[in-house]
Amino acid sequence: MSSPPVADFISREARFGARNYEPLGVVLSRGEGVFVWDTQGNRYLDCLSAYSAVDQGHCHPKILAAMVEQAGRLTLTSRAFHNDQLAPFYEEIAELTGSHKVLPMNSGAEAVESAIKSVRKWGYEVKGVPDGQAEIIVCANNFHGRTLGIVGFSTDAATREHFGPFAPGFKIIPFGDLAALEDAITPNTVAFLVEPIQGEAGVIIPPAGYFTGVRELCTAHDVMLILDEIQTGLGRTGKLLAEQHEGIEADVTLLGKALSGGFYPVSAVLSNNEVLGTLKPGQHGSTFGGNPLACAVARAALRVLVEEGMIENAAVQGERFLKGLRSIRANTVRDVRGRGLMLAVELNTEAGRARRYCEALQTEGILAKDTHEHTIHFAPPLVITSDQVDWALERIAATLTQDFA
Ligand code: IF1
Repeated sequence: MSSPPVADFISREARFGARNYEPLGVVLSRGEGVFVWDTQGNRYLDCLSAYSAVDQGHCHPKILAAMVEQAGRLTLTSRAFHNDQLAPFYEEIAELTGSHKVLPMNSGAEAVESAIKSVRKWGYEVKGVPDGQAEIIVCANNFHGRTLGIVGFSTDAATREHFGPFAPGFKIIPFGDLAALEDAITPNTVAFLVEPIQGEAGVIIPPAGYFTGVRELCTAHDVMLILDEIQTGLGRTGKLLAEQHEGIEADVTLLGKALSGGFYPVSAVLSNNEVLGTLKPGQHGSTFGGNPLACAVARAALRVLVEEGMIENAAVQGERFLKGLRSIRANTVRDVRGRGLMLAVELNTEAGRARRYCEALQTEGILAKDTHEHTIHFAPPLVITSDQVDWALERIAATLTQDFA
């Protein structure tokens, strides 16, 4: 039985759906490991991994088994009652990340919002900031999600424009600039919220030593360092957490995306006792946060990440991928960046839009995503093999040496 044409799915989506995305013209219907298949049976190497949510590979059999087993037993109780998956989830994620307290939420943006609420409360109740005066420092070109609180401190016009009025209390400084951080801190500063590597901005890696300096400044001024590891965390950069590249520890760490291996929205705020310790019954919550299905899925997602050596593989294959991208001699390429399997190729502005190159890669059997007009983001699942990296590199090289201007 043949599937309806791709255009049929796309036009039906367009008829009823809000038009807040502009996807590539491919309709996917199946995934396994690093591969996805479209409705016509064409196979693609997934170099986006649902924005780093399917790091464990599509439909990982052990996460699937945990999900199916739990779904047949108990899915949701609300937090009005205890469930038998929450305690082991807390223990396992705290042990793995060296955290003291865990707040389970669902989407990444919810984890960010929850962290903002928690550090403000900490600021008033522990640091002694006058009520209503708390300041949080963030970086230009940040991406932390789509909720109102978060888009209010975005510097990207499309993300922010005509969604106001916005909440006050945020100061924006350049990313990677320690002096700017020092200047921005006041007695009312409660936190610095930052991505270890800026994702949406185009995989921007800060200068070496930046986070060591950030850690020192935050400690010296009693400012909570919140690292948004929703994209960089859980092995994506070749370490469990990106903070480990500089041997520092955040006060608050945000995880999401790969925390469920892409099966289900699961996010978490991890902290030392002080910050999450200020939340008392009735002050924060979520119907679905910490539900038994989410916990069972997250436990399996964390287990396979460690047991199957995915973090180490991300380091090894990331280096191979980066070296391969750097060796491509094409005058379309302006810069190549990456750490672990979080990679980007920035094109020369004369090369034409990155979108056009992503469309060409699609015809070669690779799905990748453009960001900011001229950058292509590559983030394959962490289970990718050397042969698959080499296969991808050959096709990427062939595509980048074409001229779509
Ligand atoms: C979309 C980018 C990736 C994130 C960080 C929080 C969130 C995200 C560091 C929010 C989400 C996404 C969402 C996706 C595009 C995307 C993205 F291109 F914008 F930068 F991954 F590369 N913190 N990132 O990266 O998590 O609430 O979505 O679960 O379509 O908006 P969420």
